Order: sequence, then structure tokens, then C-alpha cells
Amino acid sequence: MTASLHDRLTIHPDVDQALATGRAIVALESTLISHGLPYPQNVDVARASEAAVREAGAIPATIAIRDGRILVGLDDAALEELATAPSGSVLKAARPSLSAALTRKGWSATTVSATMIAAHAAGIRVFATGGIGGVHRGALGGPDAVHPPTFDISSDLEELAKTPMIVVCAGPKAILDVPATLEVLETRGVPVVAVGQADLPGFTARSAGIRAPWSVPDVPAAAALAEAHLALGLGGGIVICVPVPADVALPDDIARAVAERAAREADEAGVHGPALTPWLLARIAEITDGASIRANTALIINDARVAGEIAVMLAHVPR
Ligand code: PSU
Ligand code: MN
Repeated sequence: MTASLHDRLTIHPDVDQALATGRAIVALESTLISHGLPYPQNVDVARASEAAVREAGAIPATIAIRDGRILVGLDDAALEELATAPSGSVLKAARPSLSAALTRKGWSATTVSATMIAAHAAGIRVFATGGIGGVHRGALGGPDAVHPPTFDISSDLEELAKTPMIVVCAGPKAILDVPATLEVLETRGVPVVAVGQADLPGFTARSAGIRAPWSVPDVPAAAALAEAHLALGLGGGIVICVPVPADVALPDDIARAVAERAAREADEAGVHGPALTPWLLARIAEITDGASIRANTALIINDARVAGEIAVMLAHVPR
């Protein structure tokens, strides 16, 4: 009845065995399947991400919620069900909506924050997503703001500050106020690390147009830094940012201009709350005639591969 987080976990046998034998595991989130991408790209990317984790030598654990249970590892039928569920029937579960998600029937998808909570409870240390949430444009008001501050700051940032997890992504989503997002992460003590370049990766673009707080030359160096961070026992996560593959990347200036336009349109349309990020991603897909979807899918799979490599490099470290 009043089950604890641990009591709510249903761990897939493959993941359970990997946990028992100390094999590398990578958690994958499910909101990008239900709310971030259209069908069939969503199920294709979910399958391809799992395959990329396996090719790197690790076990994938896609996390979602169904009928009061947190599923850690989905089989293929479950992935398909989640990806094809009627629009609006899947709840977007973050830390603030986790209890609501667990006390209703049917599917909920987990965001970065909820996935981190579940993965940590299961004993998983590495997690791959597309782009983390952050400070939305206009959240803080400011000189260009037409409206008072909205305070729309993703619960992903608070989660990164308190849950120890290596989060591999392609940077904060370009729809955000990226400099403000970096400032919040700095204040909350979360290392943000670019791999292979000085610039912060810009989600669907190679660069966000600002330098990353820290850079490492390659994936082994990222793994070593992440291991050092977790070993300190500070309690928070580390964000490893891998640039989107060059062949599908949107040009930096176009990605930024399109994100600004979509954010303006969302404001005019009065879209806010948890619906905002999915709305912006869908609108950007329209404006770019699908180019953003090609970049988004490729970067998610690439992040999954890199997360798999990091998990394998850290598999020797006792949990
Ligand atoms: N990465 C993507 N697509 C997505 C997301 C990440 O490529 O849709 C999701 C993640 O689940 C992230 C969420 O936690 O977007 C952020 O939502 P919000 O801004 O409402 O916190
Ligand atoms: Mn929000």
C-alpha cells in the first residue's frame, strides 16, 4: 500500500543479473520516447540506444512506470506499447509527479529527474539521455522579457545536484537559456564537462556558443573524472556532454535562431509547464522540416554508446 521506492522497483532479469555480477549497466529514460519524438522515430531510437549500449559491452535499462511499478529495463513489447500509447495517455513523470505517476493506472514516462531517482535506487551509476532540462528562456525575467519571471526551471537541475549519477547527454537542450542553466548547475555544485572540445555541446548543434565549464580530451578522460567525482561522495551527479554527430548536426546559428523563434511562439500560444518542452521540440521539428529530429535521434544513440563505454570503463569500481 505505502510502498517505498525500493518496493516499487521491478527489475528486468537481464538488469538484475548484471547488478548481481557487477556488469556495466546504462539507464535510459523514457520521456524522450513518449513526449520528445514522434512515432516511429521514438521506438526506433529506443531500440537503437539499447543496441548501442550492448555494442559497448553494457546492459541497457530503459526506465518507465506502469501500473504503480517502476520498471527498470523494458522488454521490446513494453517499448512498443509505450511508444504507441495514445497521445496524452502517458504521464510525464518527474520528481514532483513521481507519486502521482505511481498511484495511477497505465504508463508514465520518466524524465531525467525521475530516471535518476529510479536508476540510483536500483544501483545504476550511468545514465544516457538526449539533452538535460534546465532554465527556460524567460524563467528569470530579464531585460528582454515581456513578462514577469516564469520560474520555469527543470527539476532535472535539482536532481543533478543531489543524486549521484553520471549523466551523458549532448548538452542542455537548445530551447533553454543555456548560460543561466550552466550558472544554476555551478551554484548547485554539478560538474559540466565537454568531451573533445572546449565549447559546450549545443544539443542538436555542435556548440552552444559558450565554453564548457570544463573539458576533457576523450571518453576515457571523462570516465576517469566521473569516477573521481562519484568517489568523493558529494552526493550529486556529473554531466558529461558529447557533441551531436557532425553529419546530422544543425548549424550552431540556425539551431539557436530556431530555438528562439519556437520559444517566442510558445509564449504567444500560452504554452507553459511540463507541456512546454515537448511543444518546443515538436515545433522545432516542423520549422526545420525534420532536420532537428534527425539530429536528436542521432545524438541520443551516440550518448547511449558513450555511456556504455563509460559504464564498461567503471565496471571494476565496486558499487
Ligand atoms: N532529451 C531529449 N528529448 C527529451 C528529453 C530529453 O532529446 O524530450 C526530456 C527529458 O526527459 C528531460 C525533459 O528530463 O525532456 C525535460 O523536461 P522539462 O523541461 O519539463 O523538465
Ligand atoms: Mn518546467
